[in-house]
Amino acid sequence: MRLPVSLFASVLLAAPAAAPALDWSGLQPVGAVVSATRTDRGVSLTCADGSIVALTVLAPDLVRVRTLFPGQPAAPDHSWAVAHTDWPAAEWSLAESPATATLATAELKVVIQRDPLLIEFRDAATGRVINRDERPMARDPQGGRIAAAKQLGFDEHFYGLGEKTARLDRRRGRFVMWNSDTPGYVEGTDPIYQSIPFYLGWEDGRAYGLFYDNAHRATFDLGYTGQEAAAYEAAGGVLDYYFFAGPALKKIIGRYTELTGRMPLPPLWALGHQQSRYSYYPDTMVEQVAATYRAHRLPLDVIHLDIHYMDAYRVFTWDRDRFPDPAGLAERLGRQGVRLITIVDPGVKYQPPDPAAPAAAYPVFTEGLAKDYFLRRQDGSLYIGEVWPGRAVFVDYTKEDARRWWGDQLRLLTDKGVAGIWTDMNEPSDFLDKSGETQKDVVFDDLGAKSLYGQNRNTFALNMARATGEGLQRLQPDRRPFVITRAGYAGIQRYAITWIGDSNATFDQLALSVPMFASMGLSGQPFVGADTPGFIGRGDGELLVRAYQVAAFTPFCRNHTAVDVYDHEPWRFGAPYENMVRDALELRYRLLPFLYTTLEEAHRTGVPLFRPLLLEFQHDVTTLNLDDQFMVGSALLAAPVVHANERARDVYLPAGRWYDFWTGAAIAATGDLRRVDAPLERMPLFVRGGSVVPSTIAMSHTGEKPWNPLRFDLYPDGNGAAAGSLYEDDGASPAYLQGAFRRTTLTLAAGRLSLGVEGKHQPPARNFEISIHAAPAVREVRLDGKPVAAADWARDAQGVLRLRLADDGRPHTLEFR
Ligand code: MIG
Repeated sequence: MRLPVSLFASVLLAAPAAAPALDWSGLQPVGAVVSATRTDRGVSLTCADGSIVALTVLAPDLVRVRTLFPGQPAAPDHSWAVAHTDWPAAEWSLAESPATATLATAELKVVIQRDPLLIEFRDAATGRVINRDERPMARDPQGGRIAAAKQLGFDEHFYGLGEKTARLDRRRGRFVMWNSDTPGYVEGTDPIYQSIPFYLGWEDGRAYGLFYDNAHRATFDLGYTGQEAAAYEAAGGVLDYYFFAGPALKKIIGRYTELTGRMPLPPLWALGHQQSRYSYYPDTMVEQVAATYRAHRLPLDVIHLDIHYMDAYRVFTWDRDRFPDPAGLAERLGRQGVRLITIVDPGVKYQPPDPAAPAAAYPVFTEGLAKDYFLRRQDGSLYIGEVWPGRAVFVDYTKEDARRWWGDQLRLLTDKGVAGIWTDMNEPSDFLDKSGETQKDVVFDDLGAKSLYGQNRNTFALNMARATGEGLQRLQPDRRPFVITRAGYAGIQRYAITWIGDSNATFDQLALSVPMFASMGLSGQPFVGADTPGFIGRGDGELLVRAYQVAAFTPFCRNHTAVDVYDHEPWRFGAPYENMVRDALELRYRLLPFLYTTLEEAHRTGVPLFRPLLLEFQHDVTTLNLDDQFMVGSALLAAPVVHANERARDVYLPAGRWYDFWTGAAIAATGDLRRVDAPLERMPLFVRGGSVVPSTIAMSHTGEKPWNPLRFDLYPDGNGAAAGSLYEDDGASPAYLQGAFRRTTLTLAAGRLSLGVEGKHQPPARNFEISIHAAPAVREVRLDGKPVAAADWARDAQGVLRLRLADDGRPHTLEFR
């Protein structure tokens, strides 16, 4: 079945109207402080108007400010975003003066001015003001709108806010948080699918973070209307924010992801190349795609089934004509190293039992209805929207038993061998009204609070992803769940990875995707990617190649296409382009050890794989809005070509030693722009001096062969030093959480290379191939004090010293003399 393209056209016309300034009229400022009372972990301020402001020390660098204006109940204090509430005790003190109260930790001094109530965050060591209120917090006692404003620094820059169609630096931008289904979005379309009300401020090299944990429709005005304030408003709820001291960006992201949770490690195959289409059917077509991949020697790990695998778009069904034997299909694909992911939409077809045709009943609807799991309006009637199956109802995922029930439905897919779940349309999109305006009276259980739609739309996808991820975990406790989501709220990284939705197949979108990925990473979501080379429109071979050169370095690397548009598989554009795509994909597979190691870092620390240069060079002002380049981990610098017909480009290399990845040539950069060749087959790629890049051989899927030999390329810095590591585990089970991993560390300094080994995972026997770039000439190499046979090492004319070593899982020392 084909769907009318006009569906896209109609939503494109519903573009957002011009942005009005934040309106303070009707807002009542919080009153002056009448008394300050010590609490368990901070201070509670009682204000003249009856407001209560609680400042809570969660960590020396993390303070929560929660304000209850008159009439706002203290309970419930619950957030779907927050994963961590029992913080270890941190030292703090409270000092009072007639004009102020000061809450101090080892890192922060929070100076509270009593009248009017203004909060100021200072660096405890230097006294420097990091951030201060521009005016008192305020609320509209009638409508419930809340607002806050922070003084804007003259040279202050902003980052984060998740998935936004904007440049990296958010200064002078205005952004709305309201999850929206926006196919074909362009730079400036706002909002789109996700809402992450967390941003980072940067001034003079020092950063801080602010997370306004409130899921209502919200607006951030970061110097859009004036240069006095960074303003925030939300349509309702509690003014509840977290302040992160920094000053290191990585530290703030670490804390933010401690608060909202980190990405569990996905299975290794999730880093493999994936192919999708709206939609592949019948099953023979799916097998043909897999066979073509193998015949063309293009790597592939996953094929996605879009909505046409379902029977009449009813979730948790299979179309028996198109897919008579899904288990057999999964099995046959599995033998070739290809897994199946199926799409699952939130809309459940409204299908009451038909007494005339009892056999045709749809148990997902009847059961969900009987258990009262579907959302209702305030008058008790079902909320019936319209999506692919026609009239549809939506599960209230704030109910724990409904989440469990939803997760159990996945058995219908996992029993057939489906390896992962792709959740779509979870803004939630409703064709009757994509804006949500007419759904305001929809009630969510929300842990008994019975809160309204306005508070729950932005967290709908988070809770659906939770139901889905937890369901997979229960059904397959020995496997890591893999869930993909389109919409999300802060904390979404705990349950699902994100792709950036219905992007255009254009160079403009390719350029925009770089700051989008980087910003999502700064906002806690490290596993991101786009439809390559874009969902809407055809693009051409050149765009395909350039898009793959970027996609090779995004965690999620999937080719996908809209219905009714020309096929996008890599072989559809002609052999020269196909060959270049193969090169990009083979590079990705060779670099899997590096990518997986960097992904594990993201899991453990929150610091993303795909990084803006600013994250690595926080004091380099040239990187403040540099978003046509990116870092992969801390080692690789990529300068993608994001314009048609471009075969050379300017690349900024921060001061220090770099290497051209392709030629190995060392570069002494002074923080300069340099013109670099960028032929179509090759994205300019550099390695930062001081890094170690682990890699292996190319393969057709991630499970084809063990990583043997394992290559370690060492790129010394100006002092001849380099350090790095390789992370490995079984790539599939949750055993890594119990220490079943192997971390191999390499440290080169002063002519000695130390190999360290940690963890209880036992990889199969394999060889290490170590290459030290720009190595000085040596006469002898010693391993643990004994000379290495001359046949086992060599230094070539380019100065690369190579040696081979059997990995015996033990630490070693190599000396070069
Ligand atoms: O309104 O399932 O973003 O990837 O192919 C379109 C069909 C619904 C939107 C997703 C897209 C998917 C499509 N879906």
